[in-house]
Amino acid sequence: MRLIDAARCPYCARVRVALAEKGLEYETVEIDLSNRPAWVYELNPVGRVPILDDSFVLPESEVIMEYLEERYPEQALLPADPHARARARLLVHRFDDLLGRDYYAFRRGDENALAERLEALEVGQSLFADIAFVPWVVRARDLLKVRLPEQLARWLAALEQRPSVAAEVATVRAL
Ligand SMILES: N[C@@H](CCC(=O)N[C@@H](CS)C(=O)NCC(=O)O)C(=O)O
Repeated sequence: MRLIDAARCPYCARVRVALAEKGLEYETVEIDLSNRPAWVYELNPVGRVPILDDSFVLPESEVIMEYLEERYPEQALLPADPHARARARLLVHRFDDLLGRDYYAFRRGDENALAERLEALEVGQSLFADIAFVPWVVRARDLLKVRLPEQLARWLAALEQRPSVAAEVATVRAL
């Protein structure tokens, strides 16, 4: 398995953490996001990473997470209960509304509601959704120097005990 990756990309981080949780071995092909090689467009016409190559080529972090969960069900990231599974998928599907849009607005210095979004974030219900959101929460804390709400800080501190997330925190600190 190969992951076309960029250390600073939080969408790639979703996949790195999911792969680590599942204990899957893979080769990393690190690309320079500010000077993307032409072959990236051959694999993904929109030129974005992550791209997973597991005998077939798959872009889009949310879809890659779903694929990994189905293809490698050991160390499940989704809960067993169908309602809880649907809820986890819904949260990830609504990532832009729940966090992404305001995170990037904050980063650009535009008007934003990042503080309110972080306060309202539904976390701790499934590893699947937690993995999909944690890359931005880590970057908000460690790169954007945002003070996290108490309950989110507690959630992150617990999640950081997992080697998969600790590795991502180390990656962010090295950026
Ligand atoms: N919806 C995509 C978004 C991926 C994405 O935006 N990746 C960024 C790096 S963090 C990228 O490749 N940006 C290049 C571009 O937008 O042209 C996913 O979930 O994988």
